[in-house]
Amino acid sequence: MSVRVGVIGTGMIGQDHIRRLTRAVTGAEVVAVTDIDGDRAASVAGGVGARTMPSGADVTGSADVDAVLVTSWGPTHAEHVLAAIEAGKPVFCEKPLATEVEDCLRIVEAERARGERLVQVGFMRRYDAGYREMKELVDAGDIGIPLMAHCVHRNPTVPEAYHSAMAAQDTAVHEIDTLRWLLDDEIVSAQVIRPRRTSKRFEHLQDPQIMLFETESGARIDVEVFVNCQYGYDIQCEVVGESGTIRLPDPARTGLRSAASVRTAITQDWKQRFADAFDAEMQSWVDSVAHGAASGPSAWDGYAATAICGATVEALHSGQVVPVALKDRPGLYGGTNQ
Ligand code: NAD
Ligand code: ISE
Repeated sequence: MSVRVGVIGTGMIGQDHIRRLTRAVTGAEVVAVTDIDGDRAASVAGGVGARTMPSGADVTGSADVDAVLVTSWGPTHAEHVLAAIEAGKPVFCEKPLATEVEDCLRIVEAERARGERLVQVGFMRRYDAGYREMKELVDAGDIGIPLMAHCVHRNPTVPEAYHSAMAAQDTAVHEIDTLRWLLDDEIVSAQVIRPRRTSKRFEHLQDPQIMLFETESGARIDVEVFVNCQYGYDIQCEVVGESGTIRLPDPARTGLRSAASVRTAITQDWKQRFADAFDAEMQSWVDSVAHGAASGPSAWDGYAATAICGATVEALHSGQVVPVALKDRPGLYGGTNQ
């Protein structure tokens, strides 16, 4: 039987996930959608034979919705995720789990009180074939103990509404989650260096930024975030270990050899760059709902990412190294604290 999904938020990524659930993923159907922009919701619903509902609460409470997909604006995520947990329904929440640490903790506590995981957070890089291969090699000990990671996160441009704190909260949050997972190591402090600013940015924005993280084991991670690089969407990652290094492969692209040079196209946005990862992520979520066992990035991972982003923004403003103080990890998420 198909998993009947209700979607809250039919903007850019909501529409992309709805298309994915309808055309790329097996075992799911979208039965209900809502958006505070009712016309948008109606037009999206019409395209997939779903019905529109007045609010997120209606979607979550609907008897024929088995699982909920939250793709609304970040500050609204907590309300919808908490309602889904209250209703005992699995919920996929796009990043961030919540914009406030306190809300993330309320979600963690709600799951802990129920004694089961219901939340998967949309950190799709964990489903990217290149990152997965890197993780297998790190876990197998092929580069020895990881010592450093060098990461690059470049977007061609960003809209005027994008502000300096979003470099961590919206952009580097992906590296923060991916590196915690890849190294199986917790981030304990953050620092931000402000290089010379590109002239090709809106005046209010510090771009680029270099973020430096330290992990519990003493490994160092540097992340260059440059969201007005002009030329493309470029994601790089290299992990350096005691006896070798691993580098994230660029997406396969045909090389054009002509006029005494080789030219290879670069992806232009995250949708294109991580298309396969998004498909795999959504398939994994649907399968986990069908089997009744949540998997993937957890509410705890969502909490940790938001807390680390908070420290990074503080570091951007203060120029200092800012410690990250996480709560004890409950047993539900593999910790010792019940
Ligand atoms: P968007 O503005 O295009 O769409 C958000 C939609 O949510 C809008 O249509 C808005 O009207 C609607 N909305 C807002 N509050 C609502 C509410 N309470 N109930 C119902 N609808 C509501 O934004 P987007 O780019 O689609 O981003 C949505 C989320 O997805 C954000 O949290 C963003 O960070 C995340 N995102 C993740 C990735 C990724 O790489 N994983 C990429 C882009 C966006
Ligand atoms: C966007 O919200 C994303 O999540 C993309 O993956 C990221 O590359 C971009 O910088 C963000 O704005």
